[in-house]
Amino acid sequence: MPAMTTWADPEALPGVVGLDHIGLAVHDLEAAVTLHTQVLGLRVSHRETNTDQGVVEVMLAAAPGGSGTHLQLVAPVDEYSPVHRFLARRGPGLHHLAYTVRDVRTASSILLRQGLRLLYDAPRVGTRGSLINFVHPKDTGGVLIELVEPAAHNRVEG
Ligand code: V0V
Ligand code: CO
Repeated sequence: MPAMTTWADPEALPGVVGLDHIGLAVHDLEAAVTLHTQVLGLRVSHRETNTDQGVVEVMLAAAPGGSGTHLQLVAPVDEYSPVHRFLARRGPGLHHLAYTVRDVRTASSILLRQGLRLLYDAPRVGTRGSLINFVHPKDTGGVLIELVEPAAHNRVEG
């Protein structure tokens, strides 16, 4: 008889409900936008400067109507930006993976209890009025993980 699959207690899980976006760090935002729109055929769905995060970001969608997982291009606003540090050390490329969560405070405290380091004690404001936090890449196998609770008016319930 095959071994029974065991599922973790849903109360002990962070409530991940989707993959919101994949973040790419870029030096030249306009060149990256051109590549992803003119060459790859994605569409720009949002652009914003987030001074708290030290980035200018452009969201792009592949799916018609702008649904589904997005690509987020992030460029530093100055040399204090974490993205500036990343580019200086590693060069342009994959920067973070952003999971959609039901509630970022709950997700953060559950992951903290599991021994992962969260970057912020309280959520910060992310793209389109979302609430965000990050898990340190050293605790996740080398990938910076963002937790995103979309603003109520942008929420797509599955
Ligand atoms: C640094 N490391 C990374 C990494 N950044 N590894 C994988 N992915 C990344 N993105 C590595 C780094 O190479 C070191 O590895 C190690 O982590 C720790 O280095 P550190 O000296 O602590 O590194 P720092 O000072 O560069 O800080 C890393 C963290 C920083 C993650 C703490 O980047 C940060 O605070 N990030 C959160 C904010 C952020 O990234 N915002 C931009 C996206 P070795 O060399 O020791 O092996 S804004 C966004 O997504 C928004 C607005 C949104 O979606 O709404
Ligand atoms: Co992001």
